[in-house]
Amino acid sequence: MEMMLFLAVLLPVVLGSDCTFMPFDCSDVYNSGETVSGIYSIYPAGDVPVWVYCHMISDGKDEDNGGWTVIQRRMDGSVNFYRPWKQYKRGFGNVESEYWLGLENMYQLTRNRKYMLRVDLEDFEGRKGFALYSSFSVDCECVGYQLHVSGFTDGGAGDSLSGHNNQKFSTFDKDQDIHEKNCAKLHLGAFWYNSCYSTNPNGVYLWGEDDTHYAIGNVWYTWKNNIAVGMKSISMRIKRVS
Ligand SMILES: [Ca+2]
Repeated sequence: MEMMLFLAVLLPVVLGSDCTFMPFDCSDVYNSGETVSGIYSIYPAGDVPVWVYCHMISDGKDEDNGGWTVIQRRMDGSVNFYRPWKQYKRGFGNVESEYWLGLENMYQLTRNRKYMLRVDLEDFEGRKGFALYSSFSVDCECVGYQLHVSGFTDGGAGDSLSGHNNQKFSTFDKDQDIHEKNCAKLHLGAFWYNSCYSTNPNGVYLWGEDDTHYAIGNVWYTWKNNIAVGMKSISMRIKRVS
């Protein structure tokens, strides 16, 4: 009895020395007391750290409290998003500016936990809009990283994503869309294309309106009702729903 008590007291001390905080996502980071937006490491799949931008700003509304994990972001055209399957699977870019978190990370984050999604848009005139979805998840690679998104609330941008619900992800070297041709090649992006899109957030970074080439831009169609208008910034961020 005395020995067991001794171990019970000692064990936490021994284990504590190499026991580090491994947040699963930005909600864990936020709940640990980090309330400043910025770059943090998270551990969505065990002990491998993933660098990510955590959106911690609270504007007082419940759905926008901190703890958002940014999964996609465009803001200045600094990163090429026309990339092959392997890179969309693993993730790429610069977490300080433009990046894609990676389909495998999105799957690991959402496979056992419920998330909502917020898409924020800004145009070159400084106008802003967003779209909120109460449910977001990505299935495993074994089913093509199929998208599940629902529960739209309009923040002025309209709903350009619900039409992509249940689609598999496609890149120029992996056509899983339902169009007879290759949507990623037609529209110079990579996405959960259907035949082909109402939003193309990973398309070419257009500096505003440019119709030189048809429908290749980083477009959110329902906001501008114009397939030639690229956004100044687009970001997709997810937050765990308790
Ligand atoms: Ca196709």
